[in-house]
Amino acid sequence: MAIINQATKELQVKIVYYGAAKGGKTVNLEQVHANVQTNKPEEKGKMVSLATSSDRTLFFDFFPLEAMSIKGFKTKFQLYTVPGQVIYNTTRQLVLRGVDGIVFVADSQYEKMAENVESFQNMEENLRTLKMDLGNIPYVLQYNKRDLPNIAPVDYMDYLLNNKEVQVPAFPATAVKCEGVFETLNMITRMLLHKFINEGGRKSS
Ligand SMILES: Nc1nc2c(ncn2[C@@H]2O[C@H](COP(=O)(O)OP(=O)(O)OP(=O)(O)O)[C@@H](O)[C@H]2O)c(=O)[nH]1
Ligand SMILES: [Mg+2]
Repeated sequence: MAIINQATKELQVKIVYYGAAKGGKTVNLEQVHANVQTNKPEEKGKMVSLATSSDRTLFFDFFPLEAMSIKGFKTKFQLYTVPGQVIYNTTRQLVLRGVDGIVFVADSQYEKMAENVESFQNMEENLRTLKMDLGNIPYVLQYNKRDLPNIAPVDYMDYLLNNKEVQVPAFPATAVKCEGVFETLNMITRMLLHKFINEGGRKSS
């Protein structure tokens, strides 16, 4: 799990936003970057995006965020997105490496359900390739684009994407209006810090 630096008393946590192309992952990070409240300006790092000319993520988007101290440790969250387009799978594997927590961003439009499910399966497969198991990684779901007319009911999306033995938190969102963005991020960070505290801050990576 997270990188723990005992010398500098820092806890570094990697969160990856995963999901099919055009689902709204980059917009989530942009909204966090634009709206997050920090005590000092330096706690909010620069957002770095590597996009194609049509604004689709080519490699990743990245944004470091320093948060509160827990048990004397300064926590640093690193938020990443993957490129959703099917062809960039090698890149998705690279970005997933060392992940601590995942936000799966699903597009709520009916016609995107097959792509959402395919992307979720692709995520599980890539984790397996990296010798990780979704069962051991904290993750949450976000049902984005709730502002559009042709959306599937939340129950149906749960049925498709949140059908494991233990259901995970799922948040309806309209990322372009920053609705549901911080609810989603707050939950995954809370789950990760909880895991860290329960594991007693043991060193692992
Ligand atoms: N109507 C609506 N559009 C949204 C919402 N969130 C994102 N979009 C739009 O959907 C498009 C894709 O958003 P991105 O954030 O670039 O999607 P992405 O998941 O990063 O896509 P890739 O980088 O290709 O994987 C953009 O035109 C956004 O403005 C939303 O909540 N509602
Ligand atoms: Mg993107």
